[in-house]
Amino acid sequence: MDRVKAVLCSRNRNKARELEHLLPGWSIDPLEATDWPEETGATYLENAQGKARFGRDVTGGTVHVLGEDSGIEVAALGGRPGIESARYAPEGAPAIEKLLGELEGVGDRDARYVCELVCITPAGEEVRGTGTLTGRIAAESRGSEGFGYDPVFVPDGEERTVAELGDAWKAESSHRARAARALLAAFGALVLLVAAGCGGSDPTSNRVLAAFFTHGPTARVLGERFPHQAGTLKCVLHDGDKELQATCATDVSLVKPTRAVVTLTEAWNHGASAHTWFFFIKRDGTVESVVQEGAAAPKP
Ligand code: ITT
Repeated sequence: MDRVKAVLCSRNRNKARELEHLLPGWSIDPLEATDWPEETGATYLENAQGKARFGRDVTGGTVHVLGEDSGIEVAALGGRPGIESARYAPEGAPAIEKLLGELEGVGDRDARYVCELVCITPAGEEVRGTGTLTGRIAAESRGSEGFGYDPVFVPDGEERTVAELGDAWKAESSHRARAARALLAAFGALVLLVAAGCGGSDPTSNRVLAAFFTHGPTARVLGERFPHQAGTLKCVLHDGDKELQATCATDVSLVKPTRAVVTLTEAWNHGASAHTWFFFIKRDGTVESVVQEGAAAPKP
């Protein structure tokens, strides 16, 4: 199969290096540009879209363009630095020193990495994938792989920092790896939709969701635990007698005048396990087909 030719709209060479491994079959070149736009979005998604749309303007739709925005959110700092992570302090030792300084004497070390990936195809369709990695901030810097805050980030279930766990671990389990897998799953849906004559986006997606949740028995049952507009809710799932803390996320994409895809994702085990339903539906909420992916879904 031909490789997907893509351009990554980022000045951060570490992201291109990681994404080359995360998107097998893709050849990813960094965007060559001088006048980069400011990051002005209120969310990771808006910033990732901004980068991808800038890349689209520069390349003129000749290749796939990728925009990525990521950051680290520290609970005791009210979610800071968050989308400001790159501007918090120069990347590497200065940013780590500042973060450890702010957390001196603080008991709550909970934190998470977030990554939002947006890809615009040569045909102009926008596809996205989100990934998070939860963990805590270590007392001191350890390890030499990865980049940014990796020497002080210890993922849940691990004792070592991401910089000690290394690039091979990141390729499987990082927030970027999870976002890349979600992007590829969304691409799978896109291929099916394009084959069915769909594509594009529609601001009336909430009406589509409302119709989806009131039609069809499966959608009604699932609707009891998923958010009724695009977004994520905390929920509890059951594996036998065991309670699993989980998230339930709803998304709608590629809405054309007549068809849309509604994506419902349950994630548990700190996001390491997930089950996704892709519903291909008509705008009146009637389900045409369903594709399921991922780990077996536990009971709600
Ligand atoms: P572009 O905007 O040009 O893509 P950037 O480095 O400024 O490059 P962001 O605005 O997305 O990227 O900032 C992300 C920051 O979050 C990054 O500079 C790191 O400090 C941190 N970060 C993101 N992913 C990380 C990872 O996998 N490991 C460590 N730190 C990470």
